Amino acid sequence: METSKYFPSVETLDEGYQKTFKNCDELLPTLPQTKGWWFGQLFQYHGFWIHIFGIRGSMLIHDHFKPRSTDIVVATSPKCGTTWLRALVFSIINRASFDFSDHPLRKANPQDLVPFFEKIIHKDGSTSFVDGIPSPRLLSTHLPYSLFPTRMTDDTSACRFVYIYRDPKDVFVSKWHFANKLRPKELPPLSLEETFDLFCKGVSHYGPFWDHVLGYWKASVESPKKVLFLKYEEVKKEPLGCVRKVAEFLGVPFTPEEENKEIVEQIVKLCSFESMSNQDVNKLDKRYQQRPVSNSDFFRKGEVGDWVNHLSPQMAEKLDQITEQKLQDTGFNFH
Ligand code: PAP
Repeated sequence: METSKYFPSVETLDEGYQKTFKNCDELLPTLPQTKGWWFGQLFQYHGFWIHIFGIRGSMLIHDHFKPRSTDIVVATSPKCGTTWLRALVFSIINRASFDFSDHPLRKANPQDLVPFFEKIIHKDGSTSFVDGIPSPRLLSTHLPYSLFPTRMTDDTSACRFVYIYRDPKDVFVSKWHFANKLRPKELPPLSLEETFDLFCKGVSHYGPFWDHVLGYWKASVESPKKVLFLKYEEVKKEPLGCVRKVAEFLGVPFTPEEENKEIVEQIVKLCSFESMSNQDVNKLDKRYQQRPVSNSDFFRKGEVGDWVNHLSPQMAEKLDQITEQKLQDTGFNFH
């Protein structure tokens, strides 16, 4: 059974968790495998390339998680705006509890306020940690929609998902930069061309990217009360409208009084790239945090269209063509 310094040791697992860990250990060697972009292997699990802790997290959620109607899951394919959406959802839900000048987002990275579902489901070797989080629980995930149990996806009253996607050209560039930051120093850097080919083939963390987006898009069309589907570029362009839309979807629309107090504007300002990337806590290095990733790694440029500075016109065209092919006959259009 694989555990690590970030996950529970075998002795601490309750009986149910031991069973799931064992099932996962037996399953992994039977799955297609490839090298991850930074460390560890990726396994092809139900059509998606995921590392061990994502697969095991998904299995633990499947076997043990007890959803509540108030649960809110922030879902993304990596590098689509997870950090930003975590911050927005946290500040929308908790807007009455905190002063904007002394807000938790000024002292903690959004990943500490909206924890990673696949990670915390491991915590304490049982569901006691997730069961102990007061409602409404805010969780974040990279898991594809199809990997959640039907008791979370079928039942319209059991939890809601807020999803954000982004132009795949910007996603790829962001992911490539991130991977090179995280890659162990003893390994050579990942070349842009080599990584681009992998991304195009769907071989990236939680990839294929397009299948991930389509899964949530379909769910948002079939169950608009359960899944809200947002676009990074649109949130950039119309942040106020998007924040109002999220609040309405989550059942907490802004009151006229809140509008008069410009609460929406304050949320947008607090969660903006400029504000977030300048908080001291988000400049912290992993060595001080005992983590594999630094808070600062989640803030690079935060712009739309940075791909022009990295991709050749041919690469951009190739990615656009793949996107077009993947979306053909689906009814969904990235634009
Ligand atoms: P994750 O999926 O690994 O958690 P995620 O937060 O989605 O990461 O990705 C980071 C990207 O979001 C970075 O994009 P870039 O590489 O193109 O710059 C990061 O800069 C951007 N980002 C982080 N915070 C914000 C924000 N408040 N507003 C807009 N973009 C942001």
